[in-house]
Amino acid sequence: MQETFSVCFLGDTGVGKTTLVSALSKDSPLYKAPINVCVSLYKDRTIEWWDFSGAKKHESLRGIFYKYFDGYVLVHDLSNARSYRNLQDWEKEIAPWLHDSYGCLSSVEFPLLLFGNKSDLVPGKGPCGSALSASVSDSAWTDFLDKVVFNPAKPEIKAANRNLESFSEEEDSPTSLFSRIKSWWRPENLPLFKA
Ligand SMILES: Nc1nc2c(ncn2[C@@H]2O[C@H](COP(=O)(O)OP(=O)(O)OP(=O)(O)O)[C@@H](O)[C@H]2O)c(=O)[nH]1
Ligand SMILES: [Mg+2]
Repeated sequence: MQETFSVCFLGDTGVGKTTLVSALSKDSPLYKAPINVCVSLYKDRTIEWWDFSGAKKHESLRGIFYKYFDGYVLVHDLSNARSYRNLQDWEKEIAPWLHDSYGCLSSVEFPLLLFGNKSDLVPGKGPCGSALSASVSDSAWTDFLDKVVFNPAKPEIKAANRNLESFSEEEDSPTSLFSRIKSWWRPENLPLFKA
């Protein structure tokens, strides 16, 4: 089976995460669910795009998953300055996972992409794009995905995750929940689209 990498999308509600993920996976259906997972192929690897609702009420749900990602995309809406300022709060939300509480990953760099969305509404802004025309072949995405799939720190991250898993053995631990959800979301059961 192909190697699979998981990328997580975060940002305020309405910035366009679901639209973006749908475009990157070449028009997978758009769901209004708190968690939405789409897939696409990149350099013969499977990329899972994990799109979370940005609503405050789903914070604890999101927190269950943060330590499992190979890369993070922080999305803001270029026509909404507040969504940019709020990225500080999003960074705070994932920080405990990026700088792992067990200290194993303190020196590891996680692939992180800052994406200013809705450039069609505010032409002429810096590094940005529009979910309406996003593609995994755009240079911002290829640069980011190269960091995700060729991350030299991957073995360290895996080792640290195994370490964390040995701490959570109860039936309803985040780990076992994630394993169950992963088995529901088998990439081979989902439609795959070539980048
Ligand atoms: N003009 C324009 N509209 C966009 C773009 N991306 C998304 N939208 C619109 O913005 C609205 C919100 O998009 P969503 O993708 O649902 O936003 P979200 O970030 O997933 O929101 P939550 O799931 O609530 O966190 C929708 O009406 C989209 O059609 C874009 O690049 N340009
Ligand atoms: Mg959404």
